[in-house]
Amino acid sequence: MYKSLTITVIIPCLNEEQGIEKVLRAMPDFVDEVIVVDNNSTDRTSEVAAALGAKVVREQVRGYGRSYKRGFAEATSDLIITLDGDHSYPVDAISYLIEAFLHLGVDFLNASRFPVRDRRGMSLINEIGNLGLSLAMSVLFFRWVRDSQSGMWVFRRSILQQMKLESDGMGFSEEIKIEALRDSRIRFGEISIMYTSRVGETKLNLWRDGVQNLLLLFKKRFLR
Ligand SMILES: Nc1nc2c(ncn2[C@@H]2O[C@H](COP(=O)(O)OP(=O)(O)OP(=O)(O)O)[C@@H](O)[C@H]2O)c(=O)[nH]1
Ligand SMILES: [Mg+2]
Repeated sequence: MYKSLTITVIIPCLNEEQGIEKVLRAMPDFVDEVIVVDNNSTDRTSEVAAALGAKVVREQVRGYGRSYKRGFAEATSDLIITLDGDHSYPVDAISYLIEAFLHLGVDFLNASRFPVRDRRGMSLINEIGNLGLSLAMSVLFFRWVRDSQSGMWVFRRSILQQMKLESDGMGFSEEIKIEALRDSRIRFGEISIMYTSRVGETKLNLWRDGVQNLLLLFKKRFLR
């Protein structure tokens, strides 16, 4: 509980046995519930997460978005906070993000990884691709968003009822922001965080996911 709000942290994981240990060991005490959504990892992700007190949910169908939707269905708290299991997003910034969320009076807060402070965290090519996708999203949805691909968000669980979340893949990250942006009842904010290099192997396929995410932006804009 943080300032009378209950807190659930959700972490999608695919073979993150090293990262998830570091993330869970750094988790602040005020977090009420940690849900790790494991997608048939072949390493010890589930065992490590369970041993460190997380509730492990096993999702059979592969996908980043798919795993989040499963995690959301299991969450019970007032606020949901998300991050990767690779120890690239700052676990120690959770209280800073909740404070910003409350201070700004928003319902959905996006944690932007820009400006890049640690080049090992994000390559130049990823940064350029991200800028292209973020500009496209900002133009298509009439709202400046610096990091359309960030995987760290703080939001009221209640706003999920108003969202139509369809993406099962990496596009989920931009889809949830679009759903927040275009609903006038949902106040959207963004704040900068420190982002560092991950442990373990990336699951991102730069070109495939980049193109799919660009197409998803147009689909969300023009087909609904
Ligand atoms: N459950 C589940 N988790 C996934 C899946 N794909 C990726 N993840 C997790 O989602 C998070 C984001 O994936 P990453 O590989 O870190 O992608 P990224 O952050 O864009 O790329 P990096 O900068 O290399 O970290 C990580 O915690 C992954 O383990 C999946 O299919 N299922
Ligand atoms: Mg990552």
